[in-house]
Amino acid sequence: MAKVEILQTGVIPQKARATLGEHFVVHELAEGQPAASLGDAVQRIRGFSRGGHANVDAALIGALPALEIIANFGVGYDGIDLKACAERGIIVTNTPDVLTEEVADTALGLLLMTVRELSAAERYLRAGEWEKKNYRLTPATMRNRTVGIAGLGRIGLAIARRLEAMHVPVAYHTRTKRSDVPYRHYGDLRAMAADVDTLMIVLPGTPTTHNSVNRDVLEALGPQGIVINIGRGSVVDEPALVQALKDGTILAAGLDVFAHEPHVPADLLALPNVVLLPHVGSGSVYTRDAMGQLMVDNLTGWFKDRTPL
Ligand code: A2R
Repeated sequence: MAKVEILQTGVIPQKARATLGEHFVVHELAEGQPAASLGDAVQRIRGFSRGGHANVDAALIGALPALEIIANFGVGYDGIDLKACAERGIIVTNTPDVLTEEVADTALGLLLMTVRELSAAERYLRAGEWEKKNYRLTPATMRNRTVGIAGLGRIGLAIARRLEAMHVPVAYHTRTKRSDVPYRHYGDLRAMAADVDTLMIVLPGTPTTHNSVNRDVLEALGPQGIVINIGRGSVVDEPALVQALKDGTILAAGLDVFAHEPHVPADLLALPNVVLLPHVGSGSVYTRDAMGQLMVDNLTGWFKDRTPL
């Protein structure tokens, strides 16, 4: 039987790319390259492997008349035009669960780096400053903090479990109250920000979460406030965050995600009270390979018996 033809865009691990090649005829499309450059293959492409943050818009979906499934590499699928997919009955899959613990580990690392200034302290040592004077005592500590988690889904819950082990009180904000957790629920993000001093953002990038962490929320968090974003850059009003970090509206921030990745605003780069990571939340070989395998399994499952995992 002839192999099904699929399209691959964006970055996926080498291992996943090789596995795709075993199952499918793979056409590659570079970011920004028009679908027309694929020639008459556009008529035959039935599957789509979407890596990185490649933009999958209505025009690209429309250019692939035989498309049945888009398998996304990653849990967040913002950047795929879901409405265009729904109109055509195209299945969209993602890779949840396999990255949950890795992202939660990174979230805790970023939180501690920010609160205890660990990356600044290391830069201090490497610059030879310790020979002259001890690093300063950090104004912030986890010992008197309460963390408000915005988005208590798979990853948020894994973060909450880690915080519990550290004896740090947790509250959370979601649209729907969970019946399976002991933490205080807030339907209103601003109200939670007013009651906690540390905001851990684990929300997906959607039209409703867009810029939901705004000036108002940052003011509510207050001058001891620390924001950690491990979800999506679009959730935070970035200029408002920069301003709040500059004028002392909040104390500090730790960011793994940004509004326009991989661009990080020069204003953020210049600030001493922010820890910046290049979107490494799930970025280990182990976890990325697991995500890649799940993405491939979703495609092979669909073409075998129409059951993506
Ligand atoms: O609102 P709910 O009850 O559906 O709870 C979900 C919450 N959430 C929101 N909370 C407040 N306002 C919203 N507009 C809103 N939209 C969603 O975010 C749920 O508690 C959480 C999402 O959890 P999961 O779907 O299990 O996602 P997971 O695997 O934890 O990943 C979260 C995000 C990804 O979408 C990527 O953007 C990033 O982390 O890697």
